[in-house]
Amino acid sequence: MNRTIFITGATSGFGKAIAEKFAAIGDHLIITGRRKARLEKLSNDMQKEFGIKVLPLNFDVRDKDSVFREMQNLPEQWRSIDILINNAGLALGRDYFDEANLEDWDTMLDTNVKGLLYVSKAVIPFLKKGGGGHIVNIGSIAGKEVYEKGNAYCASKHAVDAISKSMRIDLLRHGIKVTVIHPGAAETEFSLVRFKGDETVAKSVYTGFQPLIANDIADVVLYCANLPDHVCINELTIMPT
Ligand code: NDP
Ligand code: 8X3
Repeated sequence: MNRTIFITGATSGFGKAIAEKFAAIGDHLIITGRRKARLEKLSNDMQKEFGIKVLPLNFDVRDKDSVFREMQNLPEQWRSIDILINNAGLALGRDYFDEANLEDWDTMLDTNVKGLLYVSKAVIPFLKKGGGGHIVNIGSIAGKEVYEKGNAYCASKHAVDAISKSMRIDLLRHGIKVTVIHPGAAETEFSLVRFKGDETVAKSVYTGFQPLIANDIADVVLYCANLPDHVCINELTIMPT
């Protein structure tokens, strides 16, 4: 469709699946993540397969200076952006509140909340340049409910829900739509990260039911992004049955 889509956390899971969906319909992509080799491979693969343009940007969303520097240094042909997808995020640990690790709490809040704020603030001028645009934030069922040992992760995703609502109000005057998608359990690298590389525990999260897969969420994001300008899906919660 010849739009420019900016996707954070495109090196795996939802972000990668979302990138491939937009690429398949001819949109151009700015993809981000910390794992440079993966980012470059995805970028090359999509350019070859779909004949689109891709700009890989390798930075940590927690690093405020990097976020703003990358955006200030955007090449001229990438300085108008149509859609921002704030997807980068993680859970770390699953512990009782009183036993949880403070560094895990800091990392989750710095990534899921402050990282999303920094990226949004840095990208919004480029959405305005395109005369409107759309922000899609990836929240979580953990942003609508809380569960045992979910403490700071749930808090971070409740913050994403609140930020989405406040963005929608404040950005309306610029014609920028805001959608928040709240997925339930999906089998990506999410649990491997949460349980710090313990594959057995990560796998056990998805036993006894059929989890969502990244493509399920990517399909929904694409649907929301392809609606006419006057239609905004504010919020969707998507659960595995
Ligand atoms: P993955 O672990 O597969 O992907 C997470 C992505 O976020 C990676 O591309 C990772 O890239 C990126 N990321 C993490 N931290 C940073 C950082 N500090 N700076 C830049 N990029 C970062 O998990 P999912 O695809 O499942 O998760 C995507 C989003 O969906 C997250 O916000 C998660 O909270 C949310 N979510 C996930 C659910 C699930 O069950 N899987 C359900 C509901 C919501 P890299 O490591 O290369 O930096
Ligand atoms: C990820 C879904 O249920 O593990 O956000 O919190 S859950």
